[in-house]
Amino acid sequence: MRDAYSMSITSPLSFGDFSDDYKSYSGAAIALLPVPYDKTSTYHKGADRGPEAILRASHALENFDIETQSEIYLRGIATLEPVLVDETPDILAKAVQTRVAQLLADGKFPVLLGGEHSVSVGGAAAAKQHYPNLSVLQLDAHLDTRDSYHGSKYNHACVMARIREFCPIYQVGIRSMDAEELSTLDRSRILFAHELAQQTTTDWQSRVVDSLSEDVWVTIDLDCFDPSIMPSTGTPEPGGLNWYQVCGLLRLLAQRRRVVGFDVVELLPRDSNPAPDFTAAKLVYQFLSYIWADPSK
Ligand SMILES: [Mn+2]
Repeated sequence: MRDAYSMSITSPLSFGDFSDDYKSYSGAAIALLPVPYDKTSTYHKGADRGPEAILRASHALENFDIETQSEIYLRGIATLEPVLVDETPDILAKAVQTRVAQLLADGKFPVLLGGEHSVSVGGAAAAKQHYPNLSVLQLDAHLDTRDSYHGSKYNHACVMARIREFCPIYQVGIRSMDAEELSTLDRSRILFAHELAQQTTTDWQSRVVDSLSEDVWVTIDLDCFDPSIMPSTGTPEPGGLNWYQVCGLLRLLAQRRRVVGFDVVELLPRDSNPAPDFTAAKLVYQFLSYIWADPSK
């Protein structure tokens, strides 16, 4: 019986409870890059503690995935030194882009662990340079398409405005926006949460995936989930997605498109409730299982 909260963890800053043989960078297909950054969040702060909480919780994961009948850690999952930037988010974006570009050049599959949502710009930008036919799937409660916010174009509230300047985006789970975002809203590339809640089949998953190009970066703001299962975010919004809505979409995406990297952002860990930390860690491993269980990869 595993228990992340009582067991002694020998290397708390690496992902997963498996042999170090599968954690070295040189042999790993997958590279996790922690980005503990939280300079622009506005409601509750603490997303800079997200990566460590995910890594700690990951030690309680089972290594075998039931859905894909796989042990994806065998592909190698390296946890890298974090990106530590205590500057404005535009500087952070460049630092993340440089690191992710190097990972892609090395043939690694990049996964960013945030940190607030502004960390995603650099990842998607690096992926666009490497994969010109990129599109970005965003799971989020918030549109994040303000042109600027609190004096910065790289604020977390602007992340998708920046990303859509260089590639198409599709937004799922949205249930919070500002009126100023209406003028730039592309209704054909958004699935609002209230619309999703009315779906009686899973056909919506195909419609989303069919709207994406062959190469896809996925940015997962954990506040896409309903606060009942993911209360540990800076700006929780009621009416969010459940676990199987998110996983169903990610699985279909992995089957039909080439996922080239993803980020999981906005975990704001609270010591009083460790379950969301585990949910975030499980999401990372589950998505990796969907992507990497295919033996042709
Ligand atoms: Mn959000």
